[in-house]
Amino acid sequence: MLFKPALIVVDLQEDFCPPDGALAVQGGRDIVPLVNDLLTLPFHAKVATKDYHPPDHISFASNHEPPNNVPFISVITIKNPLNAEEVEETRLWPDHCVRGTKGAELIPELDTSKFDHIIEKGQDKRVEMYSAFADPFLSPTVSRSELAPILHDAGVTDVYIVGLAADYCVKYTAVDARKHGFNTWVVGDATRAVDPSSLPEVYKVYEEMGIRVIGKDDAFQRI
Ligand code: VGL
Ligand code: ZN
Repeated sequence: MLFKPALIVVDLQEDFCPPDGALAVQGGRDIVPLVNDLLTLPFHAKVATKDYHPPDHISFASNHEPPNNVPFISVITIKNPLNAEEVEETRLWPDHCVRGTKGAELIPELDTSKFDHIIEKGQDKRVEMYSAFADPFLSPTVSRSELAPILHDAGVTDVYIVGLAADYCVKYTAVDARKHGFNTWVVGDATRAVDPSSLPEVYKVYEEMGIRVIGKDDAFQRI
């Protein structure tokens, strides 16, 4: 059986890491040694993603009016800018990963020399984009990254996903990888969540979709 695995390292950026990140995920920096070890394995493609927002991005609470503009809490309804019939609920965040700022940089402990591609996402101010493939709108999709063509052109069969945050960008990237037809694996030990209490719900979605969550030892054995 053909097996061409890719590793996708999601949003391991300053703003998602303690101590100073604007949207710091608890334990975010702790996964780096394991991610660096995984990067030494013979993956067919190694991709990093970066959340990379303009300052007027729709997901920033600071760009909305009170009272429904509380970071981490407020959820707003946004319309597909290309089709007002399609709506999505989305959470608001502190300003984070603004393009060109320190917060948007990959953290320096990460061995960035190993990456074949670095994908910047969330650049269209009109839409949220947790998934490294595309925004959540479908009819039509507003913004797509080059990730799917990169993986398809490389003949990738299996996608292994690590990084931040387990309950947002890792989750939506895994779901889209599966929808694109890749065998999809999330290395649970190499992720951390904004809200760890939401993980059982996330893992239920994975189970329904055939996305598998594995530990680090299993990942090392498979690659
Ligand atoms: C993310 C919240 C907002 C993530 C990105 O990388 O999981 N979370 N933007
Ligand atoms: Zn973001």
